[in-house]
This record gives sequence, C-alpha cells and structure tokens, in this order.
Amino acid sequence: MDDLDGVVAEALDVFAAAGDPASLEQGKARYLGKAGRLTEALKSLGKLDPAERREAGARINAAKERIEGALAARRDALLEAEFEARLRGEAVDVTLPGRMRARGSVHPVIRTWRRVEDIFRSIGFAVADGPEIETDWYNFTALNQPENHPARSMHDTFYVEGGLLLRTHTSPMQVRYARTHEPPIKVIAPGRTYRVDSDATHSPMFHQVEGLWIDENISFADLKGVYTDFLRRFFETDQLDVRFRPSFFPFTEPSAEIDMAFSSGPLKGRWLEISGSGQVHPQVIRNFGLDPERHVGFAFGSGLERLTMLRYGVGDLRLFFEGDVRFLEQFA
Ligand code: 2NM
Repeated sequence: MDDLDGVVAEALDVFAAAGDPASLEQGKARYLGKAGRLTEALKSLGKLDPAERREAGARINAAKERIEGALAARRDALLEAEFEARLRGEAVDVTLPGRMRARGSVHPVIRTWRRVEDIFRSIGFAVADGPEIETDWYNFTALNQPENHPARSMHDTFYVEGGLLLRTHTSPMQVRYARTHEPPIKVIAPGRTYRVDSDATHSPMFHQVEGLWIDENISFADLKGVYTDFLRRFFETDQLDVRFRPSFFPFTEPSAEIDMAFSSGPLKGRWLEISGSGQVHPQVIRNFGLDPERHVGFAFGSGLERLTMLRYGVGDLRLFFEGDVRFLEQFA
C-alpha cells in the first residue's frame, strides 16, 4: 500500500461529492468498510516483516484518521445543510397580516327585540317566552277567535302534524303566562310568529312583541302612558305624538289602532300605524282563569320589523330576510 496519500485524496473527493447522508455512508464503506481500501491495507500488514510493519501501520493509521476526520466533518456539514433547508421550508413570514375572521353582527330585528325588552323591563314588565308550535286552543280559542274566523283557515295558518300549528301571534304566550301568574300581571311576549303570507310587505315568519297589563284598575290611560313612553324611549325623542283610532280585534273590546307621528325630523307630521291594542275582552280574562268583574287591563301587539324599519329608515322588509352582508354589516 504505497499510494496512501492518493487514497486519502480520493476519499476526500468522494465525501465532498456526496450530496446527502446516505451517499456519504456509501462512500465511507469504500474506504473504511469491511472490504474498504484501508481495511484491506491493514489486513496486508501481516505479510510484512516486523520493522516494515510498524512503519506501514503508522502510515495507514494516520491515513485512516484523516479519512475519519473528513468523514465526520462532511457528516456535520450535510446534517447542518439538511437542517437549514428544513428551517427555510418551514419559515413563517411574521410580517404577513393575519388571516382575519370576519366579525358577525346582531341582526337589526334582534337589536330591536333586545331594546324593547330593556325598555319594558325598566318599567316593571316581565318578559315571557314560550312555544312557537301551539295548540288551537291557546292560539285561537282562548283569544276569543270564532270557530269560523278566516285566520283559522289552512289558507292563513301553518298547520303541522298532531293538530298543532305555528303560532300566528305571540298572544298564546300571554295566555300561558296569565294562567300561571297572579295579578298584577305585567308582561311582554316578544318572539317569532308565522302566517301564510309572502309578498313585498309580508314575510311568512315575522316578529311581534305583545304586552299585557292586568290588575284591578288598569285603564286606556295606562295603555296610552306606557306605550307613549315606550315609543319615546325606543325612538330616543320626545318629539313624538300618539293617537288611538277605533278598531276591532276579537280578543279586545274596545280595540284601537295606535298611530304615532314625529313632530320633527324627516317624517314630521306623518301618522304611522305602529300597533294594535285594546282592553282585554271579558271572555279572554275568563280564559286567563280570572274574573272579568274584578280584573281588567290592556294588551297591545306591535311588529318588530316595522319598529326596526322606522328606527333605521329601512324601506324594504325583504332586506331583513335575504342575509345580504352588505345590508347586515351596517348594524355592526
Ligand atoms: C294585538 C292587538 C290587540 C293582544 C291581546 C292579548 C291577550 F292575550 F291579552 F289577549 N295579547 N295581545 C293584542 C291586542 C294583540 O296585536 C295586534
């Protein structure tokens, strides 16, 4: 084994050419493996006489150390390169803007719902909530709605299985509340209601809030006071007048439409229908489980969509049900 320097130089070239740890290990086998060049050289020492053997052994070991050193250095370099490549591949650009999650907003009708609850709670009304799927008795009979009333037809009301129906107003909740509470009864029932009706100004699902105040001496004056106070707080102005117009509902007698008009602003002087109302009919009081000779009071029913349209100046009811974000995000 004369050309040890040549073998070392060759090994260094082979290691340098190895582009990854696997080919480096293959290169290692050619020089340091069982049948590697240096291993063969060490085996051949046995054929030499002792004087030569010592000197040749030293040279071979020196060559082996150089090769092992080069191998270790190349190994480190390749591992380092691999690590760097991985870091580069997994790099995160911390200067990029985050992926924003779009912010939702409360639907305008639900905002109105909450405002209405807040205002009535502040003047001592409870808030009642109950089933949207009702029995005929709670939705119609208890409210003095005659058997042949058109509102009871399949044409106007959504009937579901088992003789049940989707409530056409929130009044059945007033009945449920009145039958389970002692007077004075002072409650509002806001919620979803359903009618077979769908055009530019009617939606098959809409929201109502009904109010009820029953005690021994409640009059139309109380109704007018409560409702006027509610409207002034809801629209955040005292520049607002209220008038009653005679009307008819089966569950109230006498009955009245409530109109309101702003006395300033863009709608100044225009009377707007805002609610139905009346003194609760004696038969309905009986259905509450009370004696109409002793307990009297008023009820009213208002549309939450209508209140919302007037408050925000929304001109088209359908905007509430289309889910168009460009409309909804204005209420964020
Ligand atoms: C309205 C108009 C007038 C009303 C009546 C009752 C109850 F349960 F006391 F009989 N709740 N709501 C009522 C009265 C509703 O909506 C236009």
